[in-house]
Amino acid sequence: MLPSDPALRDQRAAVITLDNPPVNALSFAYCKALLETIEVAHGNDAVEAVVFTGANGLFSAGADVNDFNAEIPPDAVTIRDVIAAVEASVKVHVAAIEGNCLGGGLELALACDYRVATPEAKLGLPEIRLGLLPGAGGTQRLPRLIGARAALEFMLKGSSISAQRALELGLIDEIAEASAIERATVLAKGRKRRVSERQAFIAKDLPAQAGPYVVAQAHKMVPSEENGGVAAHKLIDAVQASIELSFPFGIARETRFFDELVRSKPSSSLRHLFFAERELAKIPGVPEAEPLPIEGVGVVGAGTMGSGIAIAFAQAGLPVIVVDSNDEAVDKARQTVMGMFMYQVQKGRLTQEEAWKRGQSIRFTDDWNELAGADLIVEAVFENLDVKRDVFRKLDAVAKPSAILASNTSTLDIDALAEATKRSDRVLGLHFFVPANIMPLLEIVRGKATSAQTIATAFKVGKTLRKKAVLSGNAFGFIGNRIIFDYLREATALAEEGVAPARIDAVMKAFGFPMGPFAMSDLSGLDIGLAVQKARGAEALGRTNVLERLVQMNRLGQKTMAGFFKYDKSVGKGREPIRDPEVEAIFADEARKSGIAPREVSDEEIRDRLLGALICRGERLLEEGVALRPGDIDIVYVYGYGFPPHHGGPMWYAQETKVASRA
Ligand code: 3H9
Repeated sequence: MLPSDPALRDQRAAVITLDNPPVNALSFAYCKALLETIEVAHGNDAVEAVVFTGANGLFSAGADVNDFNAEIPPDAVTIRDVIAAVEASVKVHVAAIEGNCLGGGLELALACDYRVATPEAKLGLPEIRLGLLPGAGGTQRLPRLIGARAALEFMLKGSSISAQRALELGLIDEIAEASAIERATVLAKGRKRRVSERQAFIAKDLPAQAGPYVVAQAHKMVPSEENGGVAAHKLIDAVQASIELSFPFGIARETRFFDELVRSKPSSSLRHLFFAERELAKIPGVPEAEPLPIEGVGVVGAGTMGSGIAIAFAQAGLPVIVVDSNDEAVDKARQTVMGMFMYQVQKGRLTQEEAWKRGQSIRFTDDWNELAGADLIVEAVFENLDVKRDVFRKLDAVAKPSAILASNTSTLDIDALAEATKRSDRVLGLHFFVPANIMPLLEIVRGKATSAQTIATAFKVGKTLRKKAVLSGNAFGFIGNRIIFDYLREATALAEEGVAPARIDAVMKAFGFPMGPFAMSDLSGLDIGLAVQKARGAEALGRTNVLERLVQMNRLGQKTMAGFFKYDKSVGKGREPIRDPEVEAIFADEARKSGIAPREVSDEEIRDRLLGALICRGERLLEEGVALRPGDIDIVYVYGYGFPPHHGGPMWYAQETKVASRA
């Protein structure tokens, strides 16, 4: 790791390359070796400065998250020891940053005297996403470097920023247009100036007295501790310590908070999701296949779903052709598309020019032949098997032989659609969630003939769209909607036993869902629920006729301002569910007719029965092979159905709390 390049040796700078593939994670084992190398450099009188850089296309992804899953051995060498050695040395240290520089990796860079990054570098402290806070000095050094207000925003978001933004914030000293190491060796000739020796400040435009206000505001903006906000509140407390305490005391506080958080349930749940997400594309039994290139996409249907899907692809930089012969639908879709991109301009996420370009990359037509050049065509027409089979027949005739045909169906049999074509190996389901351009989940549904290459391509498409793509077997409702059916049925059963829908929803919201089961039904539409129930035949959503009665009364949900709840335009823009005694009376009446006696039900029973329904169906889907792993189900529920991430998803929750499955 010491200089091999004579030019660098001349400048007496030792270059230490972080090299621990794939992401240069700073595991305990790696930190031990790194510390030894640093000590050699520090002990060499000829070396005046140390430059840190990274191999494998990045600086470092930070601490090795696997190390946190077991008790930390007392003799473990951690990133903190590495940083302590840097801090104690008399030599100058410089970080030469290329690619990702995250978590403990950035904390090492913050301990250096200078930081230089290439224009493509990405810098972040994403610990909050793992239910942690930066625990190797980040919460103490960052407020000293960029101010507490900016540091809070940066660490509470947890997302990465560009080198340009980092320069504007004062997080790095320079952007190196050519080689970061070359510039770093020049900076290494500068004087020693540790960040720890500076005074923390609030913001350049704010006096020190603003500290308590900034801290109080930050506490107000994050979720409550019960609702997954423990790490965020501790992070704010740590930043407060950076303002109020000396550096060593602040570090001690940060260390204590980190060590508490790493053992907390929310953090272990979020770490589980981190690894579950990285398992998704690993499909046992499917040979590795080279994904097909996808350079142009077709979408059939310009409705809500079709236009959302088109926007999602255009956002990922792919040209899209949308086929629909209904002029009214096309006009509406055009407005939706432009409205969406203009909104992004307003939010400062796109320039006018980029928005215009993206809008132009979606072309509407009624001519199916224009789909001939597409590599992937997604069908998003009315949910009816005959209609969709007809679309697939037509697509098979116009699409080039290599094109993949996908259906956005949420309930229909993919094999029945594949049979309508002569390319069943290139047919699959791509189940987007509404709104398709925003919801992060994508179910990839494999039919019995779907090839390994088609699946590999679908996963690549998922990555291009920056979605969490989960493979599902071809079974009714796939993973997500199949499980939600049981959840809604259990909620209905509770209401039939006399529990008010508003109370059931409140219990699930208290657990951390953004909305309860009845508000969710109102959002998707009671008529849709009834249609699904009819499609299931014997398997009904409830033991009574409540659903039919509400639909007959035109209580279809939010869209008719009445469903299980009522809605009022003046309350929450007509989206806020309002308790409706009339519905409770209908439940009581129907329950009496069906011989269901009302009973006392505790909040715990409500929560456990509803979660039990999710878990039980999840277990069955695993047995049937519809879902591959418990973690896949957890990802579906967290990213598609609002399951609180700090509980890790239903299957993780079941394992952690041993909530009895109701199987
Ligand atoms: C921390 O630093 C705490 C400190 O403040 C204090 C300490 C005292 N650890 O995502 P990919 C693996 S907390 C272990 O598919 P990409 C990943 O599992 C850490 N493993 O690639 C996968 O393994 P496999 C804060 C890690 O190119 C492989 O690397 N840092 C870690 O799409 C490739 O990953 C973070 O939270 C890790 N830290 O994205 C950063 N990171 O091949 C988390 C990755 O066996 N990491 N792996 O499935 C990321 O955000 C992305 O992985 C990254 C690359 C952007 C780096």
